[in-house]
This record gives sequence, C-alpha cells and structure tokens, in this order.
Amino acid sequence: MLTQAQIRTYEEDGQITAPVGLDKQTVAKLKLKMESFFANHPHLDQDYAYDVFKYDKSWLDLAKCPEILDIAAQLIGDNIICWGSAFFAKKGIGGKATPWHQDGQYWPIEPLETCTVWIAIDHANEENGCMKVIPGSHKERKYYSHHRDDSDETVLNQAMDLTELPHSEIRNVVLEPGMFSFHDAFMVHGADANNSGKQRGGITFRFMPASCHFNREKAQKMVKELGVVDISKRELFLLRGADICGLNDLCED
Ligand SMILES: O=C(O)CCC(=O)C(=O)O
Repeated sequence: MLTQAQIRTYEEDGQITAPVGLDKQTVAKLKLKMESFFANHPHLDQDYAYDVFKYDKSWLDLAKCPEILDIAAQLIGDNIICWGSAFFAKKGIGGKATPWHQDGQYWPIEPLETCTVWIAIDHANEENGCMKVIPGSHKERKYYSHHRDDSDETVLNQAMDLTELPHSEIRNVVLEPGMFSFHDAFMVHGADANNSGKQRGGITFRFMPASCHFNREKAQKMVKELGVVDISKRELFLLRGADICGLNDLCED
C-alpha cells in the first residue's frame, strides 16, 4: 500500500514507484513464463507486444495480485477494470525507442481516468533504457499535440515534441526485478532504445475506474483518424467492485 505522502507524490508527479514488489521466486517464475510466451508466439515484437490477454489469459493472475490492485485502488478507487496488457520486453539488441508520448491520447476512455502499472521482470536502468517520465506533465490534464511517426525505430507511431512542455525535468524510473511503477494516462513519458545487450523485460496492465466508459465506437474512429492500433475489441475484466458506469460490456475471466 502507499502512504498518504506517496499518494500525494503520485498526484503531483503522475508517477510513483511502489514501496512493495514481487519476491525473487515469483520474479524468476515470471521471467520463465515471459520467455515461454515469446517462444510460443515468435511473430510478436518483444519491444512492444500488446494485448497479451488475447494470447494467454493467465497473465490476468499477475494483474490481480493484491499488492498491485491495492495500490491501483488507492489511485483510481475500488471499482477497477483492467482493459489492457502489453510487454515492453526490450531485448537489448536492435532496440526501438519508445517516443515521448501521453498514453491517453489514443485511448477511448470517458472520462480519461486511468493508471498503468509497469512491472519490472528484469533490471530497468539508464543503461538498458528504463522508462523516463516528466514529473507533473499530467497535471493540466490536457493533451499535447502528437505527430505520426511510422518509422521502424520506435515502438509507437504517435510521438510528441518536448518543447511544448512548460518544463521538462526528466526522471529515470529505475526498477529492480519485481518492482512496480504506476503512472497516469496524461503523463508524458518515453524510453531510449535498448542496445545494451541486457534485456529490459517489463509488462504493463492498464486499469480504469469502472465509473468510466470504454467507448468502442470512439476507438474505431481513432483508428481511422489517427492510424493508431485498433483497441475497439479489447476485453474488459472487472477485477474489483462493480461496473458503476453500466455501459461496459465485461468479460467473464
Ligand atoms: O517501457 C517502455 O518502453 C514504455 C512504456 C510505456 O510507454 C507505457 O507503459 O505506457
């Protein structure tokens, strides 16, 4: 759980590294599970493999882990839907950068209140391109303009220019295996390419309060207008509480 001071840090910065994490044995099992996941799905890009649940729902067990959900509940409330899962398991050779971006920019969630947990399976540090955040960049709850970048050098095709920001102090999110970082959907973040020779495995889960609507029609429009990945058919898993919004078509897991 987070202390009140840590919750305030998240509110101020848009990111917090949790004071709890997974034990060594659990991380070792996760690492093997990640390796066998990619061995079984060789067509997936390890640098960014999204919608992991589509291939293997057993990853939901990790998203449901109480250490993670208790913190998510402190940040977004007790009614929690998990709607996304993605590996950023950058291998360490021929790596792609994660451009500076805001997540919420291409998410069809109304209102946009979500948080992501980034779970380190390997060490994530400056050497192997850990996530970098601009603390406080979420605070105005506004979208900065992004441009489309379809190059093979990056894992996402929406990128923003940091010159638009009023301030841009960069913080590296350095994590040991098993540690969690949480970030807000409006927060500006990115990561350098990992060419260190050392894998930087991380998996993310996206949570929204169940008072929000995952608007599938809006998702389809975003595909047409922005050329982003089609997330209109994402499965929605209610992990805690009830669907307060009432408009979300939930999935039985
Ligand atoms: O780990 C990375 O390279 C980027 C992660 C990210 O963009 C995210 O979790 O939203």
